Amino acid sequence: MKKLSVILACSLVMMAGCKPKDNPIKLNQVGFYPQAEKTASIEDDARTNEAALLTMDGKVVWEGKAVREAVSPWSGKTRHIIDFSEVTEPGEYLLRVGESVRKVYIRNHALAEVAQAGMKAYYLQRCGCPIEEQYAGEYAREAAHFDTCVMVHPSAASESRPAGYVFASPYGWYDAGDYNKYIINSGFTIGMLLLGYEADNVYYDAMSLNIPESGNDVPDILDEIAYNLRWMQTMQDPEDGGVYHKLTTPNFEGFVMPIDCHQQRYAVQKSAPAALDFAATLAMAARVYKAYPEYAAEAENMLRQAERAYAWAVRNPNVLYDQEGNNSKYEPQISTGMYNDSTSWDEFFWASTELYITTGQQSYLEQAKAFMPKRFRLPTWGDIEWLGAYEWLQYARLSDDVNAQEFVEKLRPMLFTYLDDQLGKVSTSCYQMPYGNDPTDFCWGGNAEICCGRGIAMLYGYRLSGDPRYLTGALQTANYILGQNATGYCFVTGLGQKQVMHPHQRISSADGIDAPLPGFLAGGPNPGQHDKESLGTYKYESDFPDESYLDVEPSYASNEIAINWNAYLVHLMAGVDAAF
Ligand code: 9MR
Repeated sequence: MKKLSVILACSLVMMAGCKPKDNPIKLNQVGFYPQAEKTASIEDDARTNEAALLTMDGKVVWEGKAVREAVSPWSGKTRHIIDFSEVTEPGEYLLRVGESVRKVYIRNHALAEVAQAGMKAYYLQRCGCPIEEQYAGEYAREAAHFDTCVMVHPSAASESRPAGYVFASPYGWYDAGDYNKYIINSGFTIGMLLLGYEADNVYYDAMSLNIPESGNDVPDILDEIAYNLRWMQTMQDPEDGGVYHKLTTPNFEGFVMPIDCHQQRYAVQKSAPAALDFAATLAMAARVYKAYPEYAAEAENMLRQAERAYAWAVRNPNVLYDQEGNNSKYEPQISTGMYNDSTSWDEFFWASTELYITTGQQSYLEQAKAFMPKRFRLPTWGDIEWLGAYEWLQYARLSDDVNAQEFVEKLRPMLFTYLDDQLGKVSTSCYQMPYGNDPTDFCWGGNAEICCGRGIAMLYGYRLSGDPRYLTGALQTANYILGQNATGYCFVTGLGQKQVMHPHQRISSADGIDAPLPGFLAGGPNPGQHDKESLGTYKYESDFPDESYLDVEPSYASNEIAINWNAYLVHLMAGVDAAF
């Protein structure tokens, strides 16, 4: 007991910030499911032949040693894998390895808290309304960015809406750490969230978010998403059906609160990817929302808007967003996020898929067939075709539409070949998971786009086959996000024992509250270190791919938050939780 309290005291000192040395025990700091695999990765020097799991009053319930070790292919560091899966009794424990300890939680619905916090985070990103104390506690803030006077930028001018024309484009979510609103990323975000909803709707229907609409008859997740859909709907030019690529200030605002932002906001250049992401998102939403009387009329509008946007893209398939080109021609110059693309074919696949499933029209089916993916690729904002592919796989499970079979026959093997290849890497992985085994896994937003993205692919594997190996694969990627990684961080703000405290997010930085807005997934290790020149006195402590992470506000390349990244987080965590 005495020894235990000394160990505990030491680790509390470490947590308090004296930080002599990082805790070598890397594990999921939020929770393990009673019946699921439970592992930890231990850094080099800990005495891994002396591992034990203790109850909080010091009773040893499990003793063991590392089951294997793995050498990092890039840093050469050795990690030892501890496996205490045989402990299935829910409770709070301490994992002790040599002199080090970490809290362990075993409980039912272990990941529900992460899914809920990740979804609630969207309320905190709302633009153009007050964030109220009863829903946000200390994170309440005044309304700002009403966007009632958005100006058409010269790059977006048309006959009926010339440059300088003013229109209202209110509501929506701030994209990320910045205050702009981008159609490409909004579309991806809603697509990823609604795919999760379609797969696990019963689970989401019971999710309570405590948002202003919580008392109505619509699931909270749909009310929250509707807040962003309302904004997206305003981004279509009513004249020709084209869709503005983004709503933005010319330059990023400083690290100030929304209320202190005063730059003019512009609707900038129409593009085919924007029109198609808009079409896909609204076609999908029209299908989901029409079931709710509150949204039935709006659902019809959404579908009409989606069809018009698609028709615009068919007429303008090669119009891509070109910030540099625009800047050489027009004033003011725009320097904010580009979300630019080199092709719109992947967007055509997603949009025609959603439009066919919503309308049953043959022409959309023919288009979807023409743009069928050739291989599996994790869907991202810039490479979106597998959102469409996931939709076909999901649709085919529930419908007797014979047309869906042709898609399933082609897409299913692509998915499973990819998943089996990734699962093959787990047994030699430093972190006991199908992530982090290739240097390319670490990139801008890699926590979400690759790690959670791969977990979601695993979830589809599980949903389609019922094979628990894929569910375990998904769970393992969740473990990475929650602490079983080279940095030891739990990457979701407000959760875990080693928390992200300084995300690159203007509100978190300017609100005067120490803890950042909760429920946001940080971008994660990114050896590209694109922000290295703008870090001031900060410096990356390591160049290794899995360690290129800095919990400091200027690190936009490793520590930003974003709505698309939270969509991966929510889909994965809710999907795993719904399956257990
Ligand atoms: O997520 C985007 C990433 O894939 C790009 O490499 C990067 C640079 O173009 O931009 C990221 O998106 C940012 C966007 O441009 C502006 N808002 C913040 C986004 C997250 O960093």
